[in-house]
Amino acid sequence: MWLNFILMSENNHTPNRYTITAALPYTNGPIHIGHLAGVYVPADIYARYLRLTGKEVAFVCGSDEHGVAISMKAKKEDVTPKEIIDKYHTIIKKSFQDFGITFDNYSRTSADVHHETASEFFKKLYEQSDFIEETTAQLYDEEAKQFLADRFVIGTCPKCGHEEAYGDQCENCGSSLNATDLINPKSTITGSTPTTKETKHWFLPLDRYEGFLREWILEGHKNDWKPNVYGQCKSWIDGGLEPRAVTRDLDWGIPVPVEGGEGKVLYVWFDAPIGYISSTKEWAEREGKDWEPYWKDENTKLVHFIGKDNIVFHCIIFPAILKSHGGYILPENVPANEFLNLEGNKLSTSKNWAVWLHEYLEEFPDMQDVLRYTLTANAPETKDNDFTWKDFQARNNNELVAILGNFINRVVVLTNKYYEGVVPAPSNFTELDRETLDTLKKYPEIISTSLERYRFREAAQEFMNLARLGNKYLADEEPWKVIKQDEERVKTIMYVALQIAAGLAVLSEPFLPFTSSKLKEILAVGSSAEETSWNDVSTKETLLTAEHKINQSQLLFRKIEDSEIQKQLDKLEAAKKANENENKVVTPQKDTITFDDFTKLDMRVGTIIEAEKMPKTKKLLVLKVDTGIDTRTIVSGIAESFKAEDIIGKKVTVLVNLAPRPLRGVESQGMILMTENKEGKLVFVNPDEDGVGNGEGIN
Ligand code: B3M
Ligand code: ZN
Repeated sequence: MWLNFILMSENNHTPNRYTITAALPYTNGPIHIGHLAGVYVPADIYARYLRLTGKEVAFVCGSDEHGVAISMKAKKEDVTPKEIIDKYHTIIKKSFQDFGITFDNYSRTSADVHHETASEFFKKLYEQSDFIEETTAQLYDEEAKQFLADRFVIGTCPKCGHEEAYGDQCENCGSSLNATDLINPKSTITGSTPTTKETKHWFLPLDRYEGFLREWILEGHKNDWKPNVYGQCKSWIDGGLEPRAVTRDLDWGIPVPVEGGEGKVLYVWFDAPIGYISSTKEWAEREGKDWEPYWKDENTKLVHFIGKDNIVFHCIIFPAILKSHGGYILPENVPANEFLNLEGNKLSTSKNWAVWLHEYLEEFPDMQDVLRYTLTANAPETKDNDFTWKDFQARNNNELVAILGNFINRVVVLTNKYYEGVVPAPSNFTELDRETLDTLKKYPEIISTSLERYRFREAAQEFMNLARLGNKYLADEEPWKVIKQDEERVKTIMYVALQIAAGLAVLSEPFLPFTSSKLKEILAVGSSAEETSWNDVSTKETLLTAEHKINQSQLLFRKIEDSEIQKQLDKLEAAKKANENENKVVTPQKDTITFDDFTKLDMRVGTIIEAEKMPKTKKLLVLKVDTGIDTRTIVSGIAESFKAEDIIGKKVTVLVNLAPRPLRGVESQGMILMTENKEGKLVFVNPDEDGVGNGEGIN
């Protein structure tokens, strides 16, 4: 029995060391709320929680500075890729700092340590003959004189039919692709249809890892990986893994470090995940630590935080590379999130359909926690989810202000009012007092259970339930009334409320780090020699002892007004309009005509006096039009945009000297001029001004 217990605890022991990685953001633009919601806030919540429970954590990230996305941005802005990565690396790094994402190290893949580490990985696999070296026909843009890989080519995904799949990946179904797999490929450099050209590359034979992946993932992680992650891995493995090129004919990236690699670079998804290791090395070097236990000790728990479009690279390709290299641990979990949408539409950098972090802070200074909390409460953990400004306002006003802020404010104001900020000694606890204090002690475990299962939405709501408990306790006990007749009772009530407030100060840190700091300052928690730890909330009899002195209250949250939300909605509306104008496809001008040609056109103002649907057709209306010259029949293909009865009496522009032509047996004598609005609906080119009579010429 005893031996089993030891074995059980050995096998099921909670590791003490964690390596937490967060997807390396491409430095081709700033980051927005989708990045925070999908990857960085959950990763930071988890890392903060682990630290609070005494674990040894390396939380690493960095800028992903290679790849076609950056070359394209540089071309677009007519600058060098180096200028692009330096600009956005700085912006992104600052955004993470501003939002309290507590990386132990934020590196960049242009760093020497990364070039060295990624090159070492490639050389090791090359020397072990893990690659297939092959000359194959790859897509080539004759106009641009360039091979087309990754985002340099777009086409229809052979797996799901998505028409904007890239050469290496389909973001719609997440599949990893070879560019030659694309249906109807088009160069994103010139728009031309690519030819093919022979070129040598090194391929990682993923098919050879099927057995390993089946055992490690499909058997080993069927119960602990999220269904959306497990499901994607299963479908790829069952669908048949194919060799994937891990080198590219590009001029931006890490040079291929072997014979014959001249002019070629490592595929960005070969090098980028190795960036986690490089970042750990950089951190360890700076901190005087050994990096290897974080990547090579079987007792270390490795967790990758990513978005769903990165699953194949973190669950299939990078583990295959680690496995080949040997000596590295594999991820214990990859709790990938789905996508966050904004006001019902996909977040889009190119369409400026986003809430950029640097802009958010300009509009809502010092309100990082409101965004962190809202994004956690609505995180796309199991399915795509939507961020709306109305919900952001509701989460702030109805939860952070009305529950958490209100409770803390009452506790602090009353403690200062009744006891000059000194925690009163309690006298006799009622049944409710005891129950309330017992419930408080359960919360570290309640929240931990959700966090250990990467259920951050649930964990945040459990945290808010503790604030609800405090709020309700005070509202029910009404110390402001009881003080008039039973001062001893109020001391006990305030003592209980203060313990809950202290618990909230500690347990809020993963979710609301900025608020937690303010709370600790107000309550003077953690000012004593030892910080109040996560587990103290369960184990310590008292968090704020009698005679402990708290400080004055400070505003934790402010109400967000409708006008502030409307301003954000107007901003998005303006972005939508700008897109429509920018994206409008204007058909090219027709051949030039002479003025004489133009004078042949006889256009008049007319009025529709009768209208009816042409039987058995979807698009045709038969109209009677008073042209001022005569009343004539005109057949018009506008039935899908207008009801017949709605256009009787409408003034229209008519081309009256167009040769009559039969349409479904009805002779049409002229044409009514139409155009299309931005929704693609037909509209009349319409002289609908008062006083313009039928027959007026249009010149
Ligand atoms: N740079 C992010 C993306 O696909 C990509 C992640 C790399 S993690 C090693 O948007
Ligand atoms: Zn697809």
